Amino acid sequence: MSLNVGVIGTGMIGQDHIRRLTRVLSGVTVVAVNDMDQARAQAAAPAGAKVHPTPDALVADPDVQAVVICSWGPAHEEQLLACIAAGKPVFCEKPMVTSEAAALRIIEAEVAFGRRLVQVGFMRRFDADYRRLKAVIDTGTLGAPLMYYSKHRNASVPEGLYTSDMPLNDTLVHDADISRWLLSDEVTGVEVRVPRRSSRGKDLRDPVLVLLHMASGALVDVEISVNIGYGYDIRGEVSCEAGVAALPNRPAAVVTDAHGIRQAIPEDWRERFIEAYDQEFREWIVAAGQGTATGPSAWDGYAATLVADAALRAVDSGRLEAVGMIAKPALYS
Ligand code: NAD
Ligand code: ISE
Repeated sequence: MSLNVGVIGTGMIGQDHIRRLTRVLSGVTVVAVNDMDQARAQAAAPAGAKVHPTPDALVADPDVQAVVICSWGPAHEEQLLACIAAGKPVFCEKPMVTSEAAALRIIEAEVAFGRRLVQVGFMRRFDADYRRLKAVIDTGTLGAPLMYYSKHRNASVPEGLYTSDMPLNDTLVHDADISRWLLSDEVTGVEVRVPRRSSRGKDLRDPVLVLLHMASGALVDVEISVNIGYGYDIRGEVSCEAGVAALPNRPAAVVTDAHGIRQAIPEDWRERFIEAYDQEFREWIVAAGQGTATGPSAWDGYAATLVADAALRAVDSGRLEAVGMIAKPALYS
C-alpha cells in the first residue's frame, strides 16, 4: 500500500521533497500539488498528479491521505489547521508557525483532535552525526553538558526575500530545537548580540550571536551567519563536565594541488542534510500510514517559536528575555 500525499508549496524545498518522495523513497506517491504560483506548481507536479487551485482544495481532496507543507512560514498556520480539521497527518516545514499565539492554536486543535497529526521539519534530529552526538551525551560518560556551541553558517540567502528578522525567526529555530533535543533541556531565556555587519548581506542584520539559557543552567552559544559565501557550514560541540563531544567534519575527498590540501564543504542545506531529510520522511511515511505522527511535534514547534519570539524581543531590548511555556499537554508526553 502506498501513502497518497499532497504537497503545498513547490519552491526550493518543496521541489526537493517531491524529488525524494517520487524518486528516492518507497511506499509513497505524490498525487497532488498546490502553489500560489500555479505555473510553478504545474512544473513541479509529478506525472499524473493533480494541481489544485488552493491549499484547501488539496487538503479536502479524498485521494490525499497526508499532506506535506512547504509554503512560507506565515502561511503554515492556516494550512496546518485545515489538515488537523480534516484529520490528515501532516509534515510541516519549519518554522511551524511564526508567533506564539499561532503555535498555541495548533496545539489546541491537535489536542482537541486527540491524536498527534503534526510532524515539524526539524531534520537535524534525523542526521546520523547529530544522532551519534546525542547518544554520547545520553550515556552520561562525559558528565553533565555545560555548554553547547552551535555554528550555523549559510553561503547566502535569497536577496529581498530573506529579511533581517529571519536569522532569528527562520534560521535560529533549528539551533533552538537541536539544543533542546541534544541536551534534553528547555530554553528559559534568550540574549542576542549584533556584531559588526557583514558587508556581503548589504542591509541585512547578519551575523547575530545568540545565547540560550537552559533550564539546567547550561548555556548555548549560537552563531548565525547567512552570507558567509564559502559554503554551508554547520558545526556543534558540547562541552561536558568530563569531556567534549562534537560533530565530525563531513567526509569528503582530500584534494591536494597548487592551492594546498583541502576538502570541499556542502553548498547548501540540500546537500548537507540530504540523508537526514530522507530519514525524516521515511519515519513520517510509516507514522502517517498509521494515521498519526511521530518525531518533532507541534510542542517542539511551539518551543522553537517561543525562542524566536524572545530573540526578536532581545535584539530590540538588548537584555535577557525570558521564555515561559504553558504546561505540556499529555498528548506530547
Ligand atoms: P521558496 O520561496 O523557494 O518556496 C516557497 C513556495 O511556497 C513558493 O513557491 C510560494 O509561491 C509558495 N507559497 C507561499 N505561500 C503560499 C500559500 N499561502 N499557498 C500556496 N503556496 C504558497 O521557499 P523554500 O526555501 O522552499 O522554503 C519553504 C519553507 O521551507 C519555509 O518555511 C522554509 O523555512 C522551510 N525550509 C526548510 C529547510 C530545512 O532545512 N528544513 C530548508 C529550506 C526551507
Ligand atoms: C532554511 O530555511 C533552512 O531551514 C536551512 O536549514 C537553514 O540553514 C537556513 O538558514 C534557512 O534559511
